[in-house]
Amino acid sequence: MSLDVSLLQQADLAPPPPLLLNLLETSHHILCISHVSPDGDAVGSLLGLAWILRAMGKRPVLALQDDLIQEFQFLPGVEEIIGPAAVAHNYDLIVCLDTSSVDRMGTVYCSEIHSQIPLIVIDHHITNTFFGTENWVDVGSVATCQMLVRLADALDVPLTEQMAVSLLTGLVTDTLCFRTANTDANVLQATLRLLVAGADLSHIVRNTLDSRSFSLLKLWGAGLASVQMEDGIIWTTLSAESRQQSGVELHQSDGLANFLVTVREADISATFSQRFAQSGQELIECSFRAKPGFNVSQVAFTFGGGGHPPAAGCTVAGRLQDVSSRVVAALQEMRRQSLAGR
Ligand SMILES: [Mn+2]
Repeated sequence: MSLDVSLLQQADLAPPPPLLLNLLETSHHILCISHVSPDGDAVGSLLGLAWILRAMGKRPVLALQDDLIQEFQFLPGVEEIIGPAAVAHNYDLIVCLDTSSVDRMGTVYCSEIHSQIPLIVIDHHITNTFFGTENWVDVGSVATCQMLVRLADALDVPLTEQMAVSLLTGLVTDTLCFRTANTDANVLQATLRLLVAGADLSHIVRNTLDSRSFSLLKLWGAGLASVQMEDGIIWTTLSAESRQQSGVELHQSDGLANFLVTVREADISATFSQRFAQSGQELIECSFRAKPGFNVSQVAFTFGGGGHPPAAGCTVAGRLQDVSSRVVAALQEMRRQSLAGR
């Protein structure tokens, strides 16, 4: 029995603007960028767009500030991604994916050099600041990768296995394997099309969500040993020292906040990871998760970060204990207001 996927429509989602399609079609030397500490949707959308552009006969350049963690090394085309030092000046278009503000591109985007070049922003974060010359921001999509399925359709590019593996990775990781509250029929329709195009769902899940190192587990152990809970907020702090002892790199700590929010008595989880900038300045990487009905993106935005209502983060300068108590107080206030508004 065969399945006619052409019958599947993706309703009620913002289509790509015509000007954006035109820019993609008429540009030749395209730089594609995603955010610092790249997650599955960042890498998946970067590679997915690259495969779409290659199908259109273009040879895009892909750049990320930070190295990919082990979990994403299985993706097709990762070896093509360059770091900041290899980024040139002379592109005729820059496309920025899954990134809510200009600083989140990190050092691969240099305003002084690149601000003369048209910048397309394709993103689904509610905190997006519309920093591009052409912005396609759809907060109704669970992942930037979901938007790229529609982009491929709009560009008349048939989905290939390489596109499908890349794009399904973003859908799987941003929805925690279809478990988040925003997982709807549109998401599953897009997923079905990616499966039909050749993506292997269990292989993607095993390589991403169901894969962690022993050292990460040891770091979780240190975090769990000092976990605290008060008024529906569960949180823990991770010192630079415990991270160093575990051997886990900073942008690999994600997952602990996801785990903490599964605690029945908690509505909101937070992790606070201490690191030191090269200048010696103490910086705290904050990661938040919330159950449906609570919005952590606004708190993250207040502290200079961003994200989605159920998952957000920010980086705050200051001492670990000071920052964590200030931010936990803000989360408690947000929770009180949400409960009062019901
Ligand atoms: Mn995303």
